[in-house]
Amino acid sequence: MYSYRVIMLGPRGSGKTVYLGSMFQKLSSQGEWGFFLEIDGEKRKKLNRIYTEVATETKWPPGTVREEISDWIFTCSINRNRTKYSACQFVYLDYAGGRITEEEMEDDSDFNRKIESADILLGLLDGSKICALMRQEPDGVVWLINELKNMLDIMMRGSTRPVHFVISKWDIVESSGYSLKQVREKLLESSETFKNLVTRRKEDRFLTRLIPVSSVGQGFAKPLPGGGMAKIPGKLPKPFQVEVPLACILPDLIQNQQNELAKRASEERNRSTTVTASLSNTEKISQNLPGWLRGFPGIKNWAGSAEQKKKEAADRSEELRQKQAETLNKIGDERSALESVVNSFNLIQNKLYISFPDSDLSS
Ligand SMILES: Nc1nc2c(ncn2[C@@H]2O[C@H](COP(=O)(O)OP(=O)(O)OP(=O)(O)O)[C@@H](O)[C@H]2O)c(=O)[nH]1
Ligand SMILES: [Mg+2]
Repeated sequence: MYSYRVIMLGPRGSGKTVYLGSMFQKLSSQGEWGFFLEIDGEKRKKLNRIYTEVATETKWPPGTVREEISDWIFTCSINRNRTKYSACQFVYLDYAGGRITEEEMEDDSDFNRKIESADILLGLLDGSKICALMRQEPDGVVWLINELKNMLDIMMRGSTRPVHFVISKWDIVESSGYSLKQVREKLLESSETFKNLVTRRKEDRFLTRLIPVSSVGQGFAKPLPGGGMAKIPGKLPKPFQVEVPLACILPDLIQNQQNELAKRASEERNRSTTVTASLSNTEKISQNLPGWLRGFPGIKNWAGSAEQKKKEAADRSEELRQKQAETLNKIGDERSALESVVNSFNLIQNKLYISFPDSDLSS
């Protein structure tokens, strides 16, 4: 089974652990998207505990301790005709956020190796800090020049891989009245490093996304004046878009690779080198995708205004839904299960384009 490694970068308190708990809660049973996630017994209990604590207790789960670097191995499966088919795995690495901001951790070679071997980099941008930045408060500026900068320096290293910036605590950003477009513009205008990363990746045609999520949804919590977050009594969490970052992994890896192949082909045509050379290069970047998926039609990465993107995505919805239903009906082995899962992912990604056309930083 193919396995994809996702490293979650995010400073202390940015919401990584609560996010994993909510994502698992939302995807642990086969619902509207036609697939579900499984994880081994101990970890399942732990994630369930985290979510239960978030949903039912006054306090929030404690911060992750530094020694606790853990791999969370999620198997993405589909139940069809009383048989379970496993399609692929996603390995999430969650760690104590202090690791990327505290200097003594700089030469932690094991941690660095894990970053190097990731298939995709996921950077969590703390929604509360973003609100502070929008208001030009000191907290926001400190976050920008310290925590965000450190995280971006790490992300620069993984330049050829898809990058997802996930804005956590979107409930707070939204209730403060900020749109994704405003946040995107603010980040580009206030952080030279962010702007450079986005521009460079755009030129190289590597995918970069900005995805808003909320692990608890609107109206569940409110920020306290001195920092921290208070739960509003009597409210239940309604996780928002927590499935989207996971769903973007495979479509982005496929599209990234298609872009890279197209780029290499044109470079090689210009240099008039042999086809054999191009094939061996191809193998090098394709090792983690099954051959038949390399040409899999994804969602086109269009340019154009946000309105155009939104309209194109809405027009495409029905076709994608039909395709997903067709592949779901044909499942009989691991390959067809993976095909069906990728179609579900495309559908989720398309929904993101409809709700947040500004989420694609590469167009
Ligand atoms: N409003 C709101 N608050 C959230 C959300 N997710 C997390 N929080 C708040 O952010 C705090 C930190 O979340 P964690 O998931 O523990 O953060 P972390 O990134 O794992 O932090 P470390 O383990 O210390 O690195 C929580 O205790 C909540 O107060 C969210 O979706 N909405
Ligand atoms: Mg944590």
